[in-house]
Amino acid sequence: MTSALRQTVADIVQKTPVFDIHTHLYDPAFGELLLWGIDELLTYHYLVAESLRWLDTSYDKFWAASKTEQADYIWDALFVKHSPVSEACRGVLTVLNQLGLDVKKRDLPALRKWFSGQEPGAYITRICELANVRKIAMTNSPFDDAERPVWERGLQRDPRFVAALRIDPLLCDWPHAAQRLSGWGYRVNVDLSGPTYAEVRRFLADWTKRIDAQYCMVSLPPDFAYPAESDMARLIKYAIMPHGREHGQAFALMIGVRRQVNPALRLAGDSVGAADVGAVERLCAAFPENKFLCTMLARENQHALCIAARKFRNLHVFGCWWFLNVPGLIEEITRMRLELIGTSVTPQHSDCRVLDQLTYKWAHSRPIIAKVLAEKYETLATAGWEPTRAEMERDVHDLLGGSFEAFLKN
Ligand code: FIX
Ligand code: ZN
Repeated sequence: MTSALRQTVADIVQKTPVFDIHTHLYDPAFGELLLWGIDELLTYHYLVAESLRWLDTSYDKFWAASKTEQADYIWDALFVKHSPVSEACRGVLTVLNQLGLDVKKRDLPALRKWFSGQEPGAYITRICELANVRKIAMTNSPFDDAERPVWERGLQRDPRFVAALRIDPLLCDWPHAAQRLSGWGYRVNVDLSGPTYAEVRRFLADWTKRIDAQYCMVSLPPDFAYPAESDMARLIKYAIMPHGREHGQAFALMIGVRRQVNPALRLAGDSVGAADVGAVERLCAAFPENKFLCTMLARENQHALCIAARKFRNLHVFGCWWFLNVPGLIEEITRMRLELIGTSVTPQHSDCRVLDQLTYKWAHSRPIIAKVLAEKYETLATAGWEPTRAEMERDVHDLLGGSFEAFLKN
């Protein structure tokens, strides 16, 4: 019975299409911004950080190298000279294996040759099918000079990719954001006076409409405080919150990143710090009509964040973000979440930066979610409660994006 139940749950989790609620992937209409292929997989910033621990090449020499050369360095350091046991290394092998490529040969040129023969359109579909992903949320920043012109020109949207409005500069570096908004015709003042809040709201509304943003999001440092005497807190209170209420749009907080602790590592140079969950609780309490999504980067914050979700139904917890996206921690965090808030949570998002990673991120997370859920059903069975298959399918749908969609809709 026990193993049959585990098998059933694993099967349902495998077969249920997922809504991946936070990635850095782009609609194919963005062309080269949608990264894919073996060299992109190997130069993922998670692997850059790991490989530079072994390499004696200077950071400058590494960055001056072409992408192919960087991939060569990383392959040699992490796959040839040492065994690829880290989660990010294992991920590359899972991708290749799922694509039916032979990883045993350790033949990087042959892998490159295979990828160069792929036609992007068909390849995207193949990856989405392999990963069983039904919808992918992008990260869309009007402050990104590569991305903004594509939106401004207009594009034919791919329905598999939905938008999320990312506003880090607005909240984390208001003086520069103010200059940019002024340049785009919004009448804002750096001291937040006059029509500034109304104009920031106009900016948010314009972009929400332009990209059809499903939610608005920001990543924040561990010292994020609310309430506070800061530009950030004022902008949240007087611009983001009214905007959220007017548009029925949730505000996603990703808290706990310490940016650029080692700038020489560039994108790989960010770290983690424990934050104050009280700030999230105070936001939820101060703005009961607003909806909040939250993920936190520090393991130490996970328990308190779950408790915050028990106290505030306008808070939806999601994902095992970045350094938490390793099997041991996913299992621990997912178990704790199910035990504290049941299935009203989104245990995982992929944070993919390279399309192909969808296959590994979900292939690695799904069995863990299935294992924890099956374990919970088993404990119910000892009390005489046996979930039907339909109930299990409902629960898994909720965990893989359904509960998130319901939260956004309600
Ligand atoms: O801020 C974010 O959305 C982070 O996920 C990224 O900045 C980070 O670089 C990343 O890729 C983590 O997985
Ligand atoms: Zn991200």
